[in-house]
This record gives sequence, structure tokens and C-alpha cells, in this order.
Amino acid sequence: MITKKTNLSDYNPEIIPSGKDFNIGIVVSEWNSEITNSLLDGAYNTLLKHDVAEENITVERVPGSFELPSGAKFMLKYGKYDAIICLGCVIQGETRHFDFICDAVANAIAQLAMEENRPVIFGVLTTNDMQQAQDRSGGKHGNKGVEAAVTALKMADLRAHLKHNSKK
Ligand code: DLZ
Repeated sequence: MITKKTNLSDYNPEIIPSGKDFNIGIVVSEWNSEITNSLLDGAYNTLLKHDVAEENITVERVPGSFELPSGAKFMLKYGKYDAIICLGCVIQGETRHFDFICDAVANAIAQLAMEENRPVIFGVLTTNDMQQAQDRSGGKHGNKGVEAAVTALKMADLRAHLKHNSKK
């Protein structure tokens, strides 16, 4: 099957909501840190570009992607955030570990967002090899960290807007 590969970070900056009133948490996995640090750079710089104040961005680290949901949950419990961005990179190995981690993390992040009524963004690369991960963390297919930050701003803005309207 031929698939059209697009740059994941292509977006129109003019239609992204301003983040000036938002407090954003980022939780980053230490596994594959070469990749996750690039995702963090992409997410952090995108938040700054869209007016999130530096003092309103908090970065916390967890050992692996499996710990991203609990790291995000701790941040939501002990801090005041409009959105949490989870950044990780799981690379396919020879065992089924990959499937278990990817499924568990994706499901737990989705569940957390529902339970907490807050955007919790899935910025986790799940790739066959290191090259695919590099291509998506600042390489030829963009940077999933940028995409995750844009999604966080859009979802935080949607929540704020609906909350504001419900009080009218
Ligand atoms: C154990 C493990 C393996 C094999 N691979 C990855 C990976 O590619 N990316 C990642 O973020 N984490 C990996 N881990 C670690 C798990 O996420 C987790 O930290 C451990 O299983 C401890 O709970």
C-alpha cells in the first residue's frame, strides 16, 4: 500500500488559540531520551511561540512511557493545569512488550482525560525503528512534540470556551 507521508508539524499558526492564559504541564519519558528530548523541544518552543509564559510551563520526567499516565495523573492532582502533554517514544523490539506498553499508555491517557475533564495529550511515538522515530522528532516528518502542543492549546481553548459559555 502506498501512503502519502506528510510533515506532521505542518499547521497554520494563525488559527492556533493564544496560550497566554494557560498553564501547561509536560510529562516526558526518559526511555529513548535522544528522541523524547527533541519532542520536548518541539512542544516547549511551540507553547512559547503561542504565548504561553515560560513560568506557566512545567516539565516533569518519568522513567518510561508506561509511567506517563501516572505522571500526568500526579501533575493533575498536585498542580493546576489547563492541559497535560505526554511525550514518549516506544520502539518495536523482538517481543510483545511494545504492544503491551503502547496499548496500556494509549488507553490510560484516554481514560485519564475523561476522568479529569482536562485535555491529556498523547504525544507518544510508536515506531518500528529508531530511524522512524528520528524522522518524527524533528526530521523529515516533522516533530510530534509540535503537534502535541498545538493539540493541547486547541483542547484547552475549547474547554475554556465551553466553560465560559456555560456560566452565561
Ligand atoms: C521496558 C521498556 C522497553 C523494552 N521499551 C521501551 C520503549 O521503547 N520506550 C519506553 O518509553 N519505555 C520502554 N520500556 C520501559 C517501560 O515504559 C517502563 O518504564 C518499564 O516497563 C517499567 O514500568
